[in-house]
Amino acid sequence: MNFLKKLATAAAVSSLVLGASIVQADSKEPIIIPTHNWTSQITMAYVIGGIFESIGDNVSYVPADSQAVYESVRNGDITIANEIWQSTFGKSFNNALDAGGIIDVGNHAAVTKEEWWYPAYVGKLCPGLPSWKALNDCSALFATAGSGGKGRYLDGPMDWHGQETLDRIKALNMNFTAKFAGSSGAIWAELASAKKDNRAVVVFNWSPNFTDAGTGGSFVEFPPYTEGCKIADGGDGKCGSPPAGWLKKAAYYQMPKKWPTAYKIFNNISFTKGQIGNMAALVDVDGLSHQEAAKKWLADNEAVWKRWL
Ligand code: TMO
Repeated sequence: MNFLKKLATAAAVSSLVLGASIVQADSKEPIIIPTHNWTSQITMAYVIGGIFESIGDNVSYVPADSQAVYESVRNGDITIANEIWQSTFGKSFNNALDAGGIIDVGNHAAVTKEEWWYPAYVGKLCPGLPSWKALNDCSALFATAGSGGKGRYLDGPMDWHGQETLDRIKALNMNFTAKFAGSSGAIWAELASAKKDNRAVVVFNWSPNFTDAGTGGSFVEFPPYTEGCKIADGGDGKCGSPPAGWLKKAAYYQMPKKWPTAYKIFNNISFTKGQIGNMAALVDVDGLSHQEAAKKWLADNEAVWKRWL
């Protein structure tokens, strides 16, 4: 090898070494992503996992309780949280932030609402809606077998917000009982069954969701939310949920060191209301599996996610 070639080789090697010391490669250990019990979160988990895989990282998915997950991220058993809804999970998330080990990775563009909801035709059965007082005056319309003559509200699974609904019914002295659905699917099934019979129904629902499109519906309007108004936060419980809640992302504090490129991408990721509603609709309206929906979303939206790389 002549001198010039040697020099060129040495320069190439040292610039490689130098490059490597500037940008540490991501670990090949899997980034652990949780899956919960509502559609957009699960589909988005696979979308984000697909984005990490596109840069050569490894990912694995674990089913996780939607309140306990922040403790798991804090101690590194799970690497990220991709949909932290203010009304249902704000308290558990803030507790984990206070304890340390979890990073607030910022908000999605979408703002959120999680509240009692009724399909559009129910507005005709109970004029005066969306006021909660009007709903209460119509409570008999919402009675079911087993609700003892009171209106029946179908709440989400208990891990979403625990006693909050029962607290609110009591605080506002409403003539309603609550039933906890076993899954989000049970809520959609009840909506379909009620619609067939033109029967009054009120359920927990949220936005962004697939119900933002289609025949529509409305959230019940409760007394306005103020910080600390919930019983669990020390308030009197006579309030609805935040009208424009945040939707956050979070990560294990070691993620920036261990997977610096994926962490940078995760910082950039921000989904809109339309995108999240679409992730839900691909499954709950179009019938795809969560993985198929994520694949389709990634294929249809390369222009969106490639600019986050
Ligand atoms: C957490 N959720 C979106 C079901 O309200």
